[in-house]
Amino acid sequence: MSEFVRTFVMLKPDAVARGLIGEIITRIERKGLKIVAMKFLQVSKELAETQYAVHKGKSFFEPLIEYITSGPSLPMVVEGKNAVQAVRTLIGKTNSLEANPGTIRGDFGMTLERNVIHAADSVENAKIEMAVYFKEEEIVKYKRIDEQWLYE
Ligand code: FUP
Repeated sequence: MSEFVRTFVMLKPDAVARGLIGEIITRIERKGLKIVAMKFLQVSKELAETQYAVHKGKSFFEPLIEYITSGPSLPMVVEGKNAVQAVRTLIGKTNSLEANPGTIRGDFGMTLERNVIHAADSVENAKIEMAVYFKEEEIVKYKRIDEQWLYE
């Protein structure tokens, strides 16, 4: 049986400005995932550039940094068995236009450039990304009361 892993998730400025925080967090909780850290902040240029370092030099890098730093965001750490895969499935394809209905991007977004939410695509990247926003001691430990029913 797989072990609990952590993933990095961030509600982007469009999600916050459009009043979607509650809707999106509800979906994460309802799925059975456990939120173990959360912050509410306007991301600095420096942090955004670190978070998206792999895209530096690409044509969409500068507009992406401008978008991410344009208003408050909600970075969080989410835990569960196969949590990286679970959240990626929940958010849908990168381009909101192509994301399936029922996914967060599919239900709340219209474009690639304003796709509402970020989530790490591997356990390795999750570790790198969560370290940009959280110290290890800011990540809490607790059990959901339904864990015995969420997993075998
Ligand atoms: P994802 O892992 O789904 O967030 O997607 P990527 O890491 O490929 O892209 C990071 C962000 O860059 C996306 F959320 C949207 C943005 N992007 C563009 O604006 N244009 C592109 O052509 C590709 C990505």
